[in-house]
Amino acid sequence: MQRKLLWIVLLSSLILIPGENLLTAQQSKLILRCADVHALGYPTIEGVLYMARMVKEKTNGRIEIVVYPEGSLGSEASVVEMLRLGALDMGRVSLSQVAEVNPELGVLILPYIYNDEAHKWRILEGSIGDDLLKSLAKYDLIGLCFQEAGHRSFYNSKRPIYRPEDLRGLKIRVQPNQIMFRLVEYFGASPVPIDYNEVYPALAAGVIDGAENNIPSYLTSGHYKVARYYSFDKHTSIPEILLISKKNWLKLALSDREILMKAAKESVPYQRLLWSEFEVKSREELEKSGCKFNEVDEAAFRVGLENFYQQNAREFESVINKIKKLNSGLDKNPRTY
Ligand code: BDP
Repeated sequence: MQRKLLWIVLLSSLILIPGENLLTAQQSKLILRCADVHALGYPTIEGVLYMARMVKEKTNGRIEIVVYPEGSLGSEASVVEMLRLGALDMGRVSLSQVAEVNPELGVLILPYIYNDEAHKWRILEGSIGDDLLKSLAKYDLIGLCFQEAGHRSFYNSKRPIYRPEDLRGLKIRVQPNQIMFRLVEYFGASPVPIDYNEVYPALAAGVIDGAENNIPSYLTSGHYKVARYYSFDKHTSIPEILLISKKNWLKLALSDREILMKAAKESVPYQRLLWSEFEVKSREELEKSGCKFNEVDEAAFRVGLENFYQQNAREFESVINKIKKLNSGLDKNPRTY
């Protein structure tokens, strides 16, 4: 059934009614299909729907963005591939998935790279973030904007984690991303790369002992039902990213591209607001359901991390320096929050 839906969507990607040359088709109706692994109501999707409302208004209903939720168009890896081929118009995915295609993005998923949320957004919305979004064009992708996704921490079915050594012997699902694989291995667990939508059955069957993610995903994926211990080590803070297929983007009129880009950027503060509310509500709900949360000895997670950086982040050295300078206020145009 899912496969059938996938083919219908792919065959109808970037639908123009009636079928005219896109560049001259200012009057034609255009439907852009956007994939997401989350369910309707999740902040990533609500952010895209906010953008969709703005685009619809600015184009008098001519351009519509339709979201396909819950991974109905496939894994994030296949969504990125379809975008590159022009078989799908838009996708909201985790940045770690795109870093597999363009390793330059890997810098944004390094452990404890951001000092706090404001620092993170200075990076994402400043020249570093802009350059990284633009660098995606080499890979047939257009980066529209980043979205908030909080911190990722470990959770599992066996015990609370206080220090990295507590992870020893645990099989922990990681996103299919090299840095994440090496990081979880570095902390002492056995990393198991699995696509997001397949994590729940693997946890339930005991094939893996745990995973790592933010609080909202821990709740909405249902993982909390089978992995009851959530430990706030906050090892990474991987942003989400909203992409559009470059092949399809180039078919759009310049004025439409501007409308889409502007609406994407303007949806970000809204998405961030929704995120912070959703995070609080998710935690309350999880606590009510009896999940066991614990704070960790964060210093123990940070000890020796320079070795991890030495081994895995040498190629990011100049960007990391920029990130550090930005934080110390030496950037010429620091953003104020
Ligand atoms: C969630 C992201 C989603 C990823 C998922 C994962 O929103 O895009 O697919 O993590 O762990 O937080 O794969």
